Formats: sequence, C-alpha cells, structure tokens
Amino acid sequence: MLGSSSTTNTVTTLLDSGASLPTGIGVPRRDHSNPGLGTDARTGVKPYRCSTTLVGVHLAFQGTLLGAKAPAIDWSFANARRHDLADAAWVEHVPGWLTGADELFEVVAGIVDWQSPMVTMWDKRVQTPRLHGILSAADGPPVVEEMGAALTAQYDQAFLSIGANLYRDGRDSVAWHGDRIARTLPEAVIAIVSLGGSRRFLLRPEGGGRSVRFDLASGDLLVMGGSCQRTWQHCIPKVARAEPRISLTFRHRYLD
Ligand SMILES: O=C(O)CCC(=O)C(=O)O
Repeated sequence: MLGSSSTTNTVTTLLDSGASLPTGIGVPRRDHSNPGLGTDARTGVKPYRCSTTLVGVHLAFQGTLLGAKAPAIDWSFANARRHDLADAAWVEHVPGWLTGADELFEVVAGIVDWQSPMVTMWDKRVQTPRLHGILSAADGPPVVEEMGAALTAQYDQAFLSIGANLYRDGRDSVAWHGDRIARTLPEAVIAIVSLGGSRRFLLRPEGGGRSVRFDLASGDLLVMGGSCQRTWQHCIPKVARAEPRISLTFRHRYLD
C-alpha cells in the first residue's frame, strides 16, 4: 500500500493536470524502462519504474519489488467495518481489501480509454474535473473479475458494470451526488475500490447536514447500501495536494 513502511512508493503528476484536455484522451503509451535505478544496498531489492502517458497527463509511479505483489483480494472481508446511517442507509469500509493495489493502478491506468466529458454545471459547460472510463472485466486483469465475484458473494448482488475514475491530483474531484439510476430505487449497492493515492470520501444526508468522513487508502473497499443513494449524497472534495488515484465502481443492474 502507498505509504507503508516497507515500500518507498511515490506517485507524482509530472504534467499539470490543468492543461486543456481533449474530450477523447487517446491510447496511453507505456514505458517500463528502468533508467539508472540500481539495487538498494540495504534491502538488496531492485526498484522498478513504470510510467503511463496519456495525452495531456503523465503519471509516473515508482515502487520497489518489495511492494510489487500480484494483486489479490481478501475473500473473507475480515477488515469490514459496518456503519449504519440514518434512513436505512449503510456504508461498509474494508481497509486493505486488495493487496498489490498500486500495481493494479498501473495496469488500469494503461488499459482504460480515459475520457473527460463535458457536463453542464451551474448553467455552464465544463469538463468533468476527473477522467472517466469503463473497465470491462473480461479485458482487465483476472483480479478484477475476482473482485466482482467476491462482491457478488458478499453483498448478494450481480455487479455487472465497472466504471473507473482517475483523479489526477487534488484539483480533481466529484461533487455531492447520489448515483443517478440508483437514487430512484428503494435500495442499491455500490462498491468502490481505491487504487493509488489516498483521498477523503464524504457522505452527508440528502439536502445537507453533518458529513461522515472516510479516508480511503490504496486497496480499500467502500460499499454503500440500503437507501444510501436516495437519502444520502457522497463526494470526493478537492484538496491542496493529492497523489493520483483511480476508483473502480462496481454497480449492479438496476432495471431489467
Ligand atoms: O471515486 C470515488 O470514490 C467516488 C466515485 C463516485 O462517486 C461515482 O463514480 O459516482
């Protein structure tokens, strides 16, 4: 996990994410060269470096092989902490559900066709302050399909779509909202897996009120359920500094 004492991972935005991005972000170029990185004399571990270049965005990630675990999930959900909210809404936070999350960040950053669609906000046409894409479980690494299977078994929902959000730095965010289709249903389950930099995730009662805060680190799972999309809103607020983060959002089919 980022920031763990046994690894020296850093994720840095090299180009200003404020650079104007075209709506189609294009296919990333990947560079797995390892210029000038020697074996660490203390640990005997050879560091590696990967970088993913998107048009207008360059995310570089540096880790050591100590942290380079094949991504794996905890099928037992042993760290799950349930929080019951008002109005029959609930949230479950599972810290460290996925190990090797930083490695998965690299892979997902490289395979998603990232877009920055235009949306209307306060009567203005603006680009979404984050990148968005769809991850097909069939095209992704096997652990993504495994995540869907584990979530289905645990929460008794078939998760059929996987959205991906890329927050390039602290200026990227998502405003207060309840998920569009889910908020018209009595109940819905939405699962979010965090990869890369840590971000604050806030929930507040629909219409306003005191917020509840979760600090989501790389590999954490957060699941919203019950009436949460109808009676509560959630957001990722802007912050002064943040490392790049990807969230994978697993949603079930709402209407058949
Ligand atoms: O990135 C996150 O954790 C939240 C994503 C979200 O709210 C959404 O995709 O609707």
